[in-house]
Amino acid sequence: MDADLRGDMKPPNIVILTGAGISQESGLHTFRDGDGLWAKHRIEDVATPEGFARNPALVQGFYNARRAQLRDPAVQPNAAHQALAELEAHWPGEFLLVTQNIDNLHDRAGSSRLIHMHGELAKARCLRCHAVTVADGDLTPESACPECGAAGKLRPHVVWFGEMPLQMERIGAALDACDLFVSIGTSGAVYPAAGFVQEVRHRADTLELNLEPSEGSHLFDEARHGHATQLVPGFVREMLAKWG
Ligand code: BJW
Repeated sequence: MDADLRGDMKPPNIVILTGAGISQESGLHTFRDGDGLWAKHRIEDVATPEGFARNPALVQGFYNARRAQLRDPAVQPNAAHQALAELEAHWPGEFLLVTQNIDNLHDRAGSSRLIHMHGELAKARCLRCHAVTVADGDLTPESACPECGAAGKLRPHVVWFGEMPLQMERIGAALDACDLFVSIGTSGAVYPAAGFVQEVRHRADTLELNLEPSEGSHLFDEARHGHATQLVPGFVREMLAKWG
């Protein structure tokens, strides 16, 4: 990676996008791999507002099971999450980590310039008062909102198909100002995240780190294929050796 970017000696402004592949080695399933979540659950049933309206108990159960997995002491941030937190801590330029993941492994690794664009598993949102509250245990279709007390109005604070991802303005501004865009552990199948590389590639360097070529792999200047716990610490070492 030509990290001194078109001859400029200023550290590049970085935007990093992560997906389920970065958490795979922490023991969490991806979506579209052979053993992924979409092999066992129908997207229409568990990841759309219409599915939730049809069968809230099924959808709450799907997210309760994933919340329980996140509470498993064996599920911990891995070397890739930790390396990104270290990069953020030492980076002399602008830095933003945008994750599609609803798990909290980046947060637990220490990342703070972080946007969860598809929401957070450990939070709930009230359909009546719109408050977003901590929900690290099970939710049922009868659960009451801790803010307004309404029963039966809480939904997982996640972004389903057909819904607008979160903080898109802040993400757009960071993409506009970025010199280096890195995509890690995502299949590039879901928009708008899958379109970020196209938004920036005319003026920023672009790098993919993924187990296998993603759908948009050909759009990146460089692609490295392998496990995130190997590739990401190596990338971070390179960047900090040059600019840290
Ligand atoms: C490893 C690894 C290891 C494994 N190391 N790598 C037609 C065309 C274009 C768009 C659309 C269209 N029809 C509809 C749309 C829009 C739709 C969409 O994109 N649909 C596509 C299916 C085509 N998108 C939306 O509806 C979004 N909203 C929207 O567009 O609003 C309008 C808008 C307009 C303008 C601007 C902005 C917005 C909302 C999308 C919501 C996605 N929600 C989910 C569920 C969230 C809650 C939950 O977790 O349950 O988000 S779906 C699911 O997919 C989840 C993920 O965040 C997302 C992406 O998946 P990800 O992370 O890429 O995982 P995988 O499994 O796909 O890939 C893992 C990768 O890792 C693989 O490549 C592996 O090889 C790799 N890997 N192990 C490194 N150890």
